[in-house]
Amino acid sequence: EALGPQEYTGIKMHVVTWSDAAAKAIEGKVGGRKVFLVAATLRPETMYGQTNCFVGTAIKYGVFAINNDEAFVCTYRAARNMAFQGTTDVRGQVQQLLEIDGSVLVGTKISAPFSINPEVYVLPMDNVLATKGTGVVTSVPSDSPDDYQTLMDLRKKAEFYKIDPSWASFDPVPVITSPTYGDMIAPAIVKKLKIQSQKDIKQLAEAKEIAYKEGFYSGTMLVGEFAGQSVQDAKPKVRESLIEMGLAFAYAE
Ligand code: A2H
Repeated sequence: EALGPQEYTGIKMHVVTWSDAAAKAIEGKVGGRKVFLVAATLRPETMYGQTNCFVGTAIKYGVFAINNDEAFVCTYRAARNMAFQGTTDVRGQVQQLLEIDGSVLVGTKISAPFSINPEVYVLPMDNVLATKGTGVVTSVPSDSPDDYQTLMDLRKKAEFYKIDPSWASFDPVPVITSPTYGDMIAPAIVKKLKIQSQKDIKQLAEAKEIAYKEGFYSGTMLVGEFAGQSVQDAKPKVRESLIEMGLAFAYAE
């Protein structure tokens, strides 16, 4: 764990179509606000490769009014942090419109800013922590071993995870290339470490470390506005671009 505060990017994933259960839960409660699932990421430069988003099925989320026009889906903890970071209209004010279970959000269709797949689905992940970020994780299987392995688990056992297979049908997209692992850093490392499932926590932690260093120090962007540039150079530029377009905001904890 880092000693100083983590500087995340909050990615605003606009709800396109609620799952049936979520539609029932939110009906009449958001006052005409646009609703976004908000994912906290440390890798804004990978957003071109989003294929889905993850929530924890046992986690309690809230829908929080940010101002008169927008509401965010995230944990209460994250909404409270945002209220003290200039995200909300009124400093320090947390206005929860409703509580909603993670399991209810699964199957909701959302927009994925900058992604080659502009609209993706909310899927379940075992290892989402309620105590980190927003509790919502955007999924980039090309560059995150956790995201890749979870997507593979869901495809193998769609019925067990209670998902429609079509929700997990978006393939990993090449976003970053590295001399050692090629255009799909995370799948290559998952294979090398012989990881079999999202339950292989120890190996996944090692894979995450390797993938992060490889991408940051040796990666080159393959797509987007900064294609051809090093990840180190592109990372702050993609972040700035997302924020300028109103698709993301700074979030720290
Ligand atoms: B990262 P750190 Cl491509 N529970 O974003 C579990 N994981 C969470 C989370 C939570 N509540 N909130 C955020 N995360 C994930 C992209 C990415 C990420 C890539 C590669 C590596 C990577 C796409 N998923 O993270 O413990 C989010 O996934 C590995 C560093 O604060 C977030 O960035 O270091 C990262 O973990 C934050 O983890």
